[in-house]
This record gives sequence, C-alpha cells and structure tokens, in this order.
Amino acid sequence: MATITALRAMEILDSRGRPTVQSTCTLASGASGTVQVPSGASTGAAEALELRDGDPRRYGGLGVRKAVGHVAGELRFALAGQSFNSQEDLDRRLIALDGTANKSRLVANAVLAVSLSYARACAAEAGVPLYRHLAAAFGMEVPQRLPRPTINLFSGGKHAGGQVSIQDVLVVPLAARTMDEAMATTYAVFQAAAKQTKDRFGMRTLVADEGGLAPDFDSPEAMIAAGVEAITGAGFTPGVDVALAVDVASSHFFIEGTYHPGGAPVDAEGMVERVASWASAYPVISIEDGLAEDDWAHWPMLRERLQGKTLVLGDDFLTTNPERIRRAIRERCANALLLKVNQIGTLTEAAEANTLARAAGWAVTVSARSGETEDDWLADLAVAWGGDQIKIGSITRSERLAKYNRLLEIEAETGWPLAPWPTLT
Ligand code: 2PG
Ligand code: MG
Repeated sequence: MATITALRAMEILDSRGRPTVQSTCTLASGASGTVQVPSGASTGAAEALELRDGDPRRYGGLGVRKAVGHVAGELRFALAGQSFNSQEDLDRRLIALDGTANKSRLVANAVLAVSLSYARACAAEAGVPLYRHLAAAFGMEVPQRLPRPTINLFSGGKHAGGQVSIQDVLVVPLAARTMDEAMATTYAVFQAAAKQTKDRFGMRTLVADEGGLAPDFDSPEAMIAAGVEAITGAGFTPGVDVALAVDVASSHFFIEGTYHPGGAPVDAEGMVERVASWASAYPVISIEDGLAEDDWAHWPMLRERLQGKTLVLGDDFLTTNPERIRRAIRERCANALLLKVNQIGTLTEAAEANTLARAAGWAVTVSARSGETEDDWLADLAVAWGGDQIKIGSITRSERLAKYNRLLEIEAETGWPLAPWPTLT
C-alpha cells in the first residue's frame, strides 16, 4: 500500500528537441520517482492519444503544456492523498478517470507519466532496482536473462526524410552471449557501415532520428544488402555471428490499398512476396510491420509465408493493445509483439499485452520510440518482463545509450546472460 502525496509535471524536450512530459510522484514515505515520457513519429493509428497543444506559435504546435496541466491539475486533485494497493490499483483508477477507449480525455502522455513515476517511486520506497519492482508489481519473477538488443544500423522512412521506403535495418548480434559482447560486436558493424557510407555515398556519418546512418539507398534491397556487407566488413559471418532485422513500417507507404515499397507499386500479395524475398536472400530474422496496420486480411498470409524464418512482429499493427493482440492471436496474424508502453498508456495494460503474447507462444520485443529522452526506465522494464529482444535505436546518441548503459549496469550487477533467439513455430 502506498499513498501519493504529490504529483508534479513539467515540459521538457526530447531527442528531436520537441516537448514531452516529465513527471514526479511523491509518496507518503517521502520516496519519489521522476520519469520522462517518449514520443513516436511513425505512430500507429490505433495508439492511445498523445496530446499536443496545437498552438502554432510555440514549438509548431507540439507543446505539451495541456498534458502537463492534466498531471498537475485533474490527476493530482484526484490522486493526491489516495492510497493504492498495487500498480494495477493505480492504473485502473487512471483508466476509469480518463473514461475513454484511447486515453483521449486525460491523454496518454499525462496518464503514462503518472503510471510510470508511481512505479519508480514505489521501487525507491522498497529500496530495490526498478527492474525488480516492475516484475514484483505484476506478480512475476525476473527471468534472470537480459533482452537481446536489436540495434538500428540504417534508417529510412519517417526517421530519415523518406529517402528509402523502409524504416530500419537493425543489427542482431546473434552469437553474443552477453550484453557486453553484443555492444562490442555492434560497434564493429556500425564502424564498417560508416566507412562504407563514406566510401560509397561520399557522406559524412550524419545520423537520423534514432542515430542510424541514412545514405540515399535506391531500394530497400540495397539497404539490407549494405547491412550484410557491414557485417562481413567487420569480420563476422552473416546469419551466424550477426543477423539483421527489418522494420518495414509499411503503413506509411500503403496508399489507397496499394503498397509503394520502391519500384512498381504492389498489392498485399505482392508485398508479402517482396518481404519474403528479403527473408530468403538475406540473413533477416525479424520483420516488423511487413504489412499495413489495418490490412488484417493479409497478415495471416504474411505469417504463414515467413513461418520458421523470421519473427513476424506487429508494431503499428498491434499498438500494444490487448484487444488487437487477442484478435491477431485468434486470426494467426503474427508471432511476436513489439511492446511500447506509451502506445497504450499504463503499465498495467502493457503488462496485459505482454502476458497475452507470451501465453500465445509469441516472442516480445520491448521498444523505445524515435523521440526519446535520457531516461532509462525502458531497460529495467525489458529485463523485468522478460523481453526476448529490446529495440532502442543506434549506438550513437545518448538518449539511446542511456538505455544500453543501463543494461550494461544490470549485467554487471547480476551477471545474467542474453536471452537466446526465440524458436517459433
Ligand atoms: C518504430 C518506432 C521506433 P516511432 O516504428 O518501431 O523505431 O518508431 O517511435 O517513430 O513510432
Ligand atoms: Mg515500428
């Protein structure tokens, strides 16, 4: 049982220099927790509502003073002085206070700030690391392994000005047994990719929103092939030491029923074939949003086609939303969940999404957003909830490194190995 005595919030800036919410929750014991909320750019239509002020004279309308006002106003009035038996007890109260299906009244960036800062305050009160508290709070044991990082190498799509259709090619350090090995491996691959970028495109190694390199590839295939070359260039065997993951983010090039991946536009069947060709021609072992978020009819075909070859991962498609996940399980649409807490708005609903996915035998990739902060709570959450993978972005920007460094710290503290790559049926 914990009693909230104060809730504060303020507007801070994220890694794109856009406003986001920071909140501090204080408990009667004097313990307190402060968190910073991330923000996406390639967002799913079914995500919980992130409120922006819409005042064009300030941050082009992207201010979050109204969301901050919800924390410091209505939420503080309703919650200060109240006691809660558990995280779930607080989150259910938040959901009821909001009263909408997509957090559109008290808004996701305010509600999540309260849900998370309460968790961090409770961890401080218990005197345990956040990863221990986030497991215990949901009646789980920490699974004593660390999520395997999938690390952004090349960026395209909405994170890099759309020079190529697909959004990310990521490095999967497959043979690494520890976080330390995974980071050293990725560094070598990134350096090889940076050198290639300079030699081939004559570019300085400028980076995109998540710190990935973003040369002007002329097709998705060229981007994936460059990933393979970087692996080889670093002296590793593709598919054995290091593999690749792709975030296709195809909702963003799905226009009036047609996919525009580059080259001739294709229908859903054509898109499934294109994606499947990447899985056979390259060491690609995870494919995220291979089809658009509302293309429910064709996701089962995608899963079937990639079965046994890659994770079929749903991001914009599932939006960490238990209802969408249930339907996707029923209709055999995917075999892996990309989990982003701010897509749904409370820890409790995200935990439910995680439990549902696991019960269906799915893998779970815990993910950051393209707009991030120096906060590192995501690393603790991924460890606590047994994420098979974690996706944070590249290794070149401190808002990303905050989370990688936190994983290194947890590794040093616990000695836990990386999770094995999941075998899926
Ligand atoms: C994604 C994420 C993170 P955003 O699509 O998976 O890479 O992007 O936060 O912009 O939705
Ligand atoms: Mg995605």
